[in-house]
Amino acid sequence: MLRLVSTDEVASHDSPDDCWLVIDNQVWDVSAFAPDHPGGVEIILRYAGHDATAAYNEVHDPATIKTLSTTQLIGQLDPSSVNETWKNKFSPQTQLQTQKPPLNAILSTHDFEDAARQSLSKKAWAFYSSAATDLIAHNSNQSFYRRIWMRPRLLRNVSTINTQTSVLGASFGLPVVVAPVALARLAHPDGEKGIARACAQKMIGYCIPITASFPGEEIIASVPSDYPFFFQLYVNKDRASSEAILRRIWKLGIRTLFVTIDSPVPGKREADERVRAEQSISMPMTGTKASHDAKGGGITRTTGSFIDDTLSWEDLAWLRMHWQGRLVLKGVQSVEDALMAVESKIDGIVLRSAPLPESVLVSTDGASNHGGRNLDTSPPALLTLLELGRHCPHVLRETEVLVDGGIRRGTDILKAICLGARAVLIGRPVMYALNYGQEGVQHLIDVLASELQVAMKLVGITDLAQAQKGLVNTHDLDHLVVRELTEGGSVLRAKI
Ligand code: PPY
Repeated sequence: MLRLVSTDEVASHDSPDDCWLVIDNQVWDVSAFAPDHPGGVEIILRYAGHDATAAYNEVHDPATIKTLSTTQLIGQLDPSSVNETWKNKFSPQTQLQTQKPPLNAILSTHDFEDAARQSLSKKAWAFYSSAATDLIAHNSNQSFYRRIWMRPRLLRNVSTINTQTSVLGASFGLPVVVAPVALARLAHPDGEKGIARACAQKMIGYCIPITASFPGEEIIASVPSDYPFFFQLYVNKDRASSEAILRRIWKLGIRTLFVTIDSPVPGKREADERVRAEQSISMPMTGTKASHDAKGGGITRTTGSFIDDTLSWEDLAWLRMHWQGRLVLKGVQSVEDALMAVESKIDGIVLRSAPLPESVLVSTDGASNHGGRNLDTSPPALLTLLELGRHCPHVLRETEVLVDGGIRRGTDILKAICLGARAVLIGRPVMYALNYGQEGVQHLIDVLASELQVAMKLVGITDLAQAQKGLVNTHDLDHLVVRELTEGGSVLRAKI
């Protein structure tokens, strides 16, 4: 039986030499461990003599502290001693803000977002929700889907619906892949493992980010071995390090690689800069740590310095030497670059050794349009998809084009598929759902599946193979589609 320790007693151990922390209502003496804390001693001292649960859970497994030989369990926090002063000592970014509604009250991605806004830590909310400068690209991602109208066909016996599809060689129950969003543990201790388990259980895709908060090995080991993970790579300035990662993930059984090409530098995300980044937020696969500097606390800016901004089309040959699997370029934002990607494959100059068909990922998962997170006023992927449909429909037929950015409803998924996408990637909504752990992500997938099924029935189709552009009215966006291709685009189109 653990002894009860009052908040006053905990508070009296608040110095580097005598440092107690409360984690999940247990009181620990971390004085001996603090100087060796891999995330830095500063973060521990910030919570010295107080409750560090929220900050701890953002980056550590619940079990971690129990395995450390240099920490000592003192007792159990006496709940009768917890008063408002104790609870309100910090209003820091790491403190959970309020209670969230129960999961069964969540009906949509918007409900998940509202709950996340209120209950994620300020840093987690700032990191996931932020987007570049004036948020024009970010907001347009969603609003562009709203400018497309359905054209339902009726009286078509829609009693049995099939939402199954194949994406990059894998069979999924929905045309949905979870986007490679960094640092899932900021949302919940389950982190990427929780996302992976939910995806494997519901049979949708998951692209593990190189910026994950767990090493790839741990994420992959958390689900049955036949689940077909994808992996996202930012090419490292230290190419040998990227080569090592490619070998590592190949050994782990991954055969589909998404290389992000839209982020030689991350965008300016002011909301993320405004909230202090904890020293202890680290990315085990990139080896970088978030920090606060003179410009602010932006996680992407401070951890993203490893990304190689010299990367060019010529480097695809290097990539091919080190990656024999399927390759997806993530972040294409123009017909011209989509054609260059296909061209690379077709006349085999750059990607000669490719044993599998390449694919193009038109990306807008927040802001490059990368979720609107990189270049503000960059085009929503939906617009790029429309441009591909107008100028080079063969790219949509011959490669698998995936789109992301702004997908919040089953109707959005259906619109993208009608316009020629093979599948959609979903980023932020998953992180907001992960606020409820693995179960939250499962619930999100169920919500989207059911919305997609209803949308298919109401539009008059029973199988995704029947989705086609006649089922949508894109008139409101058509005038935004470029008329002429530039910079050799028309030459490429003629050649292909
Ligand atoms: C993003 O936030 O948009 C990312 O792509 C993630 C990221 C995080 C940290 C460093 C580089 C990229």
